[in-house]
Amino acid sequence: MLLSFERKYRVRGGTLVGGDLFDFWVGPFYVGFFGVTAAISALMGTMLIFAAAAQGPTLNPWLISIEPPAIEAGLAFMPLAEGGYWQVITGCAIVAFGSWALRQVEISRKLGMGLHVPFAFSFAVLAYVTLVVIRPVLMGAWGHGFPYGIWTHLDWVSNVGYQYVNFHYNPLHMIAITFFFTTCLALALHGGLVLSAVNPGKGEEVRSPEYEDTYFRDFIGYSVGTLGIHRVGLILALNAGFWSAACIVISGPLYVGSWPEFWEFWKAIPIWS
Ligand code: 07D
Ligand code: 07D
Ligand code: U10
Repeated sequence: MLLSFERKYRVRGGTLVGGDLFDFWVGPFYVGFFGVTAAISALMGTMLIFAAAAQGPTLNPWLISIEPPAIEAGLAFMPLAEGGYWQVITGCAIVAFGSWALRQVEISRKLGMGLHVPFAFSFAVLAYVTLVVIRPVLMGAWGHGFPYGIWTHLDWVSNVGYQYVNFHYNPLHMIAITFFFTTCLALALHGGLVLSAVNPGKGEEVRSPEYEDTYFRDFIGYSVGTLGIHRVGLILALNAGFWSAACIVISGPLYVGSWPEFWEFWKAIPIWS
């Protein structure tokens, strides 16, 4: 068991700003400057969601939806009730997610570990920022962002999908989906393999990593190795996030119209005739 009060792991330093200022723990949580900015911006964003919802028909968290400004408003700052809430909430969310990533960096530095976790989380933030800032700015209106509601954000995905006739024909959407599926396959294989080796039945012996390697050599002729599988997993998952951001940022800013029609070029290649 990792004891949360073990001195060795609760050392000063590694902070990016503020020196010793918020360099302490509250219960299990490291606080830090970015813990404070994360807590404040997350709390503010959440309160603003409820403030905005208070103007509308319901306060039920399952049903509320905070709409972005109308497309006609372009990139203007809007009054709170006309999309301004959405704009401020978006700002709070970006500060909160950014702080969360920087807090991961500080914790990595404290422990003398690599920055792989914050690097990975940054891809999720990139996908979000692509949806609510980069693509709307490229298309000239905040109204292209998605609304903050559990059901309405699904409507947005569906509507935007059909605007391009059949979003499945977006080649980068295909690549992103393939990475998501492959990530899932890899995690299932990895989780399965590790449990099969180190969590055997009663009275059975735990098997070493050599057994894990041998399993895959026997099975498919090659083992990527016990460290390698974690690299594979990270690369697969980062690609899933990256190609998602790419597939939506080309839809509108770069390519307008029907994704099925995009493939006409393929049928038109002279080699087929
Ligand atoms: C398991 C880690 C825990 C996180 C959870 C999410 C909130 C929102 C907000 C009351 C894997 C916590 C949720 C804080 C409460 C209010 C206003 C992560 C895990 C449990 N979506 N989406 C969901 C978000 C987008 C899509 C569920 C967020 C894009 C589809 C949850 C964002 C597109 C489906 C949710 C975001 C899109 C969902 C489960 C941000 C393309 C579903 C999420 C900030 C990416 C599924 C009813 C989950 C569902 C679902 C949250 C963005 C598509 C409510 C926070 C615009 C097609 N999304 N989503 O488990 O059941 O993630 O929806 O970008 O089918 Mg979504
Ligand atoms: C944006 C989430 C970021 C989250 C952050 C953290 C909190 C804190 C607190 C729990 C990116 C938030 C944290 C709030 C919570 C506590 C305590 C992740 C984000 C920063 N699609 N499609 C994708 C599939 C169709 C369409 C991506 C499949 C239809 C559009 C992925 C199918 C049409 C968009 C994907 C399918 C369509 C997408 C989503 C199948 C609709 C996007 C994953 C099998 C008719 C979106 C960047 C993602 C995208 C996207 C998969 C079908 C439209 C690859 C498997 C044909 C418009 N689709 N799709 O991006 O690329 O995660 O967004 O049919 O915009 Mg699609
Ligand atoms: C992995 C692994 C591995 C392990 C592992 C794991 C990956 C090698 C060794 C980890 C994996 C798991 C445990 C598996 C399950 C995980 C998932 C399925 C992923 C999804 C996770 C969740 C759904 C849980 C999400 C929960 C979260 C994010 C915690 C919520 C926490 C908070 C709200 C507090 C956050 C703390 C902050 C912001 C900083 C510190 C702040 C405080 C303590 C609060 C006090 C604040 C102040 C002093 C500042 C002022 C604050 C103000 C004004 C407002 C406060 C407001 C608030 C909202 C708190 O590979 O194998 O094993 O385990």
